[in-house]
Amino acid sequence: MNVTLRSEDGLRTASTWRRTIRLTLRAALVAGVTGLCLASGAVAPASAAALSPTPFGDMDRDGWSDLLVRNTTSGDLILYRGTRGGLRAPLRVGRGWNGMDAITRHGDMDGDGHEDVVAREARTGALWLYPGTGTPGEISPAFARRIRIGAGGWNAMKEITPAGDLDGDGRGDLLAVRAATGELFLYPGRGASLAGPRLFGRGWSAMDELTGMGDIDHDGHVDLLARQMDTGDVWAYPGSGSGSSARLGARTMVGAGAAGWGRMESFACLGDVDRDGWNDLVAVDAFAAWTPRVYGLRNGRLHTVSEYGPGWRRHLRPIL
Ligand SMILES: [Ca+2]
Ligand SMILES: [Ca+2]
Ligand SMILES: [Ca+2]
Ligand SMILES: [Ca+2]
Repeated sequence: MNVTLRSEDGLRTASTWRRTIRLTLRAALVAGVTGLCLASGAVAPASAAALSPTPFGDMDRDGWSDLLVRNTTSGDLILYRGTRGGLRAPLRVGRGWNGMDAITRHGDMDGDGHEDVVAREARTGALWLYPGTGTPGEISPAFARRIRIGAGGWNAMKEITPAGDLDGDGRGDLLAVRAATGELFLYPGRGASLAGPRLFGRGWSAMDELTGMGDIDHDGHVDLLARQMDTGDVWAYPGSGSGSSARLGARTMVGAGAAGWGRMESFACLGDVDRDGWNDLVAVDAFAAWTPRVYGLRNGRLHTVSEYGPGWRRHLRPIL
């Protein structure tokens, strides 16, 4: 089934956004899969208990995963709210985000029930928490006043990754790789701050596109995806333990480099787009006009759920 949405740009002032944005959703992005929900009469996820305890992907708390993108030309942060029939018209929820060079959705870091954003300021290397308000709009701001959660020095880190609650204390945690050494560090979340880093692994300079995916094997612990740079293979790392014994277990391959994963970029967990009880991944295809694609992860393999494009614009980059 092909679904085509033509959404007028709902933004009022940004000149670069005064044009029609055409989104073609192929296959079953939301409408098709939602159709399954409608057909079965079930809107609730297949297994509510299976969803990540840290919410991912739903900025406005309406139960549908939303897509957050940055316009790399204007610096605007744009929210496409998911809905039963697809995506709503774009909504600008921030300006000046080109000064930030690492932006991630973090689930609900500060524990107020609203999804938050973490971003690194390129000029200073400081890390900021943007607490979500749950009511993003032109009048109602999407974010409360930002909070600095890391002083300068985060420029030495790469793959700054919201990991969900890895140590099991109920608060979302952060992972990051020290670029010079390849050491992986866990920064336990403390609400609106981060605890000091704990060494969580070595040899991570060989990996990129680290992505917190929630609990992908449904064992009660949040898990991590990462790509091996030389082969393009995508691996799942199961989280286990809690507190100071929290760790990542033996990895399993969920996507082969030979299948094209080496050319995908900007991996991000999109929450449970199709409401099958399993979180989904969005990634951008560098060889296909930067087309974002949504993948489900079930039975240990990534499989295509849907695709945005070809009307997707190159300067739009999905953010978690
Ligand atoms: Ca939503
Ligand atoms: Ca929050
Ligand atoms: Ca935690
Ligand atoms: Ca798990």
